[in-house]
Amino acid sequence: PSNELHERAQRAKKLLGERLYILGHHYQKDEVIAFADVTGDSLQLSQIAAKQTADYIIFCGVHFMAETADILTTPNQAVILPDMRAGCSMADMANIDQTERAWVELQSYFGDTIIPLTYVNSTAAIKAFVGRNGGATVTSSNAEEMVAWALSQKERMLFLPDQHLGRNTAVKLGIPLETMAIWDPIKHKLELECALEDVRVILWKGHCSVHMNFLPKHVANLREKEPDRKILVHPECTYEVVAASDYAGSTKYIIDMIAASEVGSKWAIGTEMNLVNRLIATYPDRDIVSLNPFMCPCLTMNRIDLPHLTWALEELVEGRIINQISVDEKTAEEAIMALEKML
Ligand code: CIZ
Ligand code: SF4
Repeated sequence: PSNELHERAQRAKKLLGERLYILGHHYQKDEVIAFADVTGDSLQLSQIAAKQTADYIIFCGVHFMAETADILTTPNQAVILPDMRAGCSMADMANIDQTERAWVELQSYFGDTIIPLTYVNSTAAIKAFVGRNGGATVTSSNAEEMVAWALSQKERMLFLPDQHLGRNTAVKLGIPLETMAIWDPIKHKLELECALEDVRVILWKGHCSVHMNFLPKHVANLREKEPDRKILVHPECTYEVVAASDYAGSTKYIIDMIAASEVGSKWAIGTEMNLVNRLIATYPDRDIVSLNPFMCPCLTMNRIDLPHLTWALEELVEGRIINQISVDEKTAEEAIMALEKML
């Protein structure tokens, strides 16, 4: 039963004391968040991890986030992911071989006029690729600044792996949609709507399978039935959804907007289910619903659950480190160049 597991996890956490620090991503289940020393989005959590002195850092999030934490902590700290199957389908849409091949092809078109940027939702190998090619990482909270920076460095950028965050951010900066090409890594092909020399942005054809579930028809339905309900979405949603919404921003932006909203205000939120449900529970005096009436969970995030967390904790008490995430030294050194430009 889960209350027995809760007690076991509590006991183990107490025994580990200051040697342990637990990070919990906003998309995690309540049963896991109950044990988090801190909650945050991926940027906040990596910044916090970088300052931690605990021997063991349990990362309740997904694989790429634990990799980033490992890169930013010291070699004698162990970063643990309670379930190794907690990956990210978006991060998996850009593998390093595809990316290296794409880069060679793109350079044959554009020469040295491209800079790569990668959303932090990518593997350490992709961050390293970006680092060694002079680019930087971005998160949804600083994407505008980072894209503006990239386009001040070079004529065009390659944005990995989320085409939607890339497109939404470039649109915000006034870059015309028709100058955005798409790199299809499966077909190994550039899809463009303008002359090659007019391309400003090359969007890697990746997406988040959770945020893709928010559709223009959900926005249209709400506009018709409840015109006074404000629509607030994450920029991993498509351009069509973001353009039709009232507000779009990072996980932190969404949380801050709701926290600052008026009592009684009505909201439809387009982001991961656990966060929407937590906002509903935290602000019972606001009227909050999910933009997609069928709540959208991130299935891989949800693989981290109380049984896995308890297992990781109890193994640590026994002196065993399970599911340690370690990024090799060379990859870490190159990835850090990309991360430091952002941080
Ligand atoms: O979709 C995600 O994985 C997000 C929004 C991560 C984060 O915390 O920025
Ligand atoms: Fe990846 Fe989307 Fe899940 Fe975030 S919500 S971890 S981008 S699949």
